Amino acid sequence: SNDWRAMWAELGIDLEKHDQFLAALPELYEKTFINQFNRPQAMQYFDFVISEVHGLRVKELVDHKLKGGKVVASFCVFVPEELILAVDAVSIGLCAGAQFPVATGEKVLPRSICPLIKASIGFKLDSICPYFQVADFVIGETTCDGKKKAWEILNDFIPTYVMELPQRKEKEDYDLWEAEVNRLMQKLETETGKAVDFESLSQAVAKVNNRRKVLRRLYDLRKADPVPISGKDALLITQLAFFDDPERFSAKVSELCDELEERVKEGMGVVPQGTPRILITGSPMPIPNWKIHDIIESCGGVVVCEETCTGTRYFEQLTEEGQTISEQLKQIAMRAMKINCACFTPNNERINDILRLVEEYKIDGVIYYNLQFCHPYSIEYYKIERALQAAEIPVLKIESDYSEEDLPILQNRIQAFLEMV
Ligand code: BJ8
Repeated sequence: SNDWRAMWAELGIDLEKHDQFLAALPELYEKTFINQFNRPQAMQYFDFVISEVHGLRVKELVDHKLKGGKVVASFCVFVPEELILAVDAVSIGLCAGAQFPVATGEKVLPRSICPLIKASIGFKLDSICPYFQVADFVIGETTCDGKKKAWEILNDFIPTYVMELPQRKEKEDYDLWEAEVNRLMQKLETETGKAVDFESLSQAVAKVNNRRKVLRRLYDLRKADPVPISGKDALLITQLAFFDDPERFSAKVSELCDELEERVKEGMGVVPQGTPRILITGSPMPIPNWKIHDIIESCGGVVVCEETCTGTRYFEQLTEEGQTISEQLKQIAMRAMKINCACFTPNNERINDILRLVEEYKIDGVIYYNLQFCHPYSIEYYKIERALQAAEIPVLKIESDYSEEDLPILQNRIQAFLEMV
């Protein structure tokens, strides 16, 4: 709308490019989401959030800044949102899942790195992401090589603070991460002029934990057969968790869960009982990357769980409550260290997670999703494949980017897999 154009211009958005970027999205969204069979009523809220994702939500952030608040963006679920909220800042998760800015990303980055990184940097360079424009600074991390080196470049365009993420799970590594959490707290206090106290931190922990709990509830409901919500809709919800106001979001997901609970009681689903139930595991799928879910669900399967950072790795672990501020900070650090990202070595806990999820969600087949050139997940496949084979669970590895070029091949492979499971 015209109101937003003025706001976008003020944020330094390249309006012409932004128009080009947004032009394709309504059609993609419509075709991917709107005509799904027996879609829950409560998905309307999330349709609305999507329709206003560059409008109303951005306006809220602009207003927050007018009142003296800060907006902080990050790219990894390790970054402790609790601390950002404790200084009354807004936290936005900025990983990018769109093909549009990839070409621009490739102007400053090698082509042979993962599309998530190229798109993230490309969004900033193209000046088409209002969240990047509204952010006061961003928090990067030393996870994979691609990300940690890309922050050096991003810092030329927006202040980029980097957290040092350990690579192992030993005592020294926990200590390092705890120190990094403390260092971030000081950084946030300096940036906002607000001191973190026990009260503000406890409230922030409760808020973020609550969102984790409603997402757990949503995922628990996906364990039912027939499943009451499509994988696409569930993925959309986790993707939006990174953008929406946490309290409002939690309330809306709870409403949806109430509806889904009724469905489960009545044995009502979005697909017939016996539809092949798929677990996706691997690289994250930031918005608007709905590609693999869309193919699976158009080929007669249904995604019932994602072991990814846009899935269980985002919300399964809660932050334990501490009795003092330093204990609370320790617990915040501890929680993150239970996220079994492939950037760790060794990372055997992820194998256990996958085998557990296969049981819990009554999985018929696993699709190992690997973003092109994402080495940590690609290499870790070796161990996961063996573990799944030993448990006699069919697994298919898919390596893909954000483009549509490989759609026909993927459709064929996924179709064949679904017929086999
Ligand atoms: S905790 S998965 S959000 S680092 S950028 S590793 S896709 S090559 S994102 Fe991640 Fe944190 Fe780990 Fe989760 Fe691969 Fe691309 Fe690297 Fe990526």
